[in-house]
Amino acid sequence: MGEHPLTGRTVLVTGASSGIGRACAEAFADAGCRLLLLARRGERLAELVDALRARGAEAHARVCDVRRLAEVEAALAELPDGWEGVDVLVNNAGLSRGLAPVHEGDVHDWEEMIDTNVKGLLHVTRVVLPGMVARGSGHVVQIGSIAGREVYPNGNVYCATKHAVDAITKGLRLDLCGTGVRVSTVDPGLVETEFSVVRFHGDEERARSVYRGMTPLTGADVADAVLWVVSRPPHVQVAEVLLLPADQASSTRVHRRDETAP
Ligand code: NDP
Ligand code: 8X3
Repeated sequence: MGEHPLTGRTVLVTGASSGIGRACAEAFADAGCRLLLLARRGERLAELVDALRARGAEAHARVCDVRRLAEVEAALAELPDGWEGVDVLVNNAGLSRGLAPVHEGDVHDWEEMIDTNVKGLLHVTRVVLPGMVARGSGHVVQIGSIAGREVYPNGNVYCATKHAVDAITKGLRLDLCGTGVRVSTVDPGLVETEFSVVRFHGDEERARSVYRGMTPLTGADVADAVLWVVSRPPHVQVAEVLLLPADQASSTRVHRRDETAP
């Protein structure tokens, strides 16, 4: 077997402490990349760094809330020598909060989603991109969502944030055309992670019911798609991947074997 085409690349994954972000970190590590990991939960990141190093990868973590530009700037300013040039940015950090009609929605939930999914993604992108443009190479991969392509009942603000990610992604691709920096989005349907536990503020039973009777994607399935996108030859730009479970056809059409499921 030859060397993996991504060997030696520096990959920055936001939201690496859980779910899709953690799976991406593991997949890139196994492809020979070195990892820069951001999230708020430092203990989780430290455990992941140990696990990646045990697999033979180089990894560093920075505790950082992407909602705060100053924290993002500080996290990426204090890097070991030689780690400044990020080759691949995986903009994964994000969350949903609540599932309610707008007239009953919680304004704090809305602010958290908008600040994280839209402003947080922009903060990290703004800090990382100038280096990529200066070097004439790099790849930005957004973890968007089917919610950025369809709006489902009570998903209003979360869907709006993912539609905003879609617009930012398209804008980036226009702005960066000719710079050597590629922009892709991987848009999953239902993935069983901590996503629904976070959405329902810790209600694990309600979170489990989201995936009842169907087989959701795993974080590793999404990471697999991200790795495929990033390992195309430099002249190939995969613009968009919509990745669905076989049991899902749209946001609202999900096949469930358990007819009593919601
Ligand atoms: P998880 O809840 O398992 O992971 C979310 C990650 O985002 C965590 O590592 C969390 O880390 C991090 N994060 C959240 N807020 C912040 C913040 N302010 N600053 C830094 N990191 C933050 O969910 P998923 O893995 O499922 O979600 C990852 C992405 O995938 C999200 O953008 C989500 O919208 C998207 N997605 C998820 C789908 C699903 O069905 N699960 C489907 C389609 C898209 P910490 O709390 O430690 O900061
Ligand atoms: C996450 C997928 O359908 O729960 O973006 O919004 S969904």
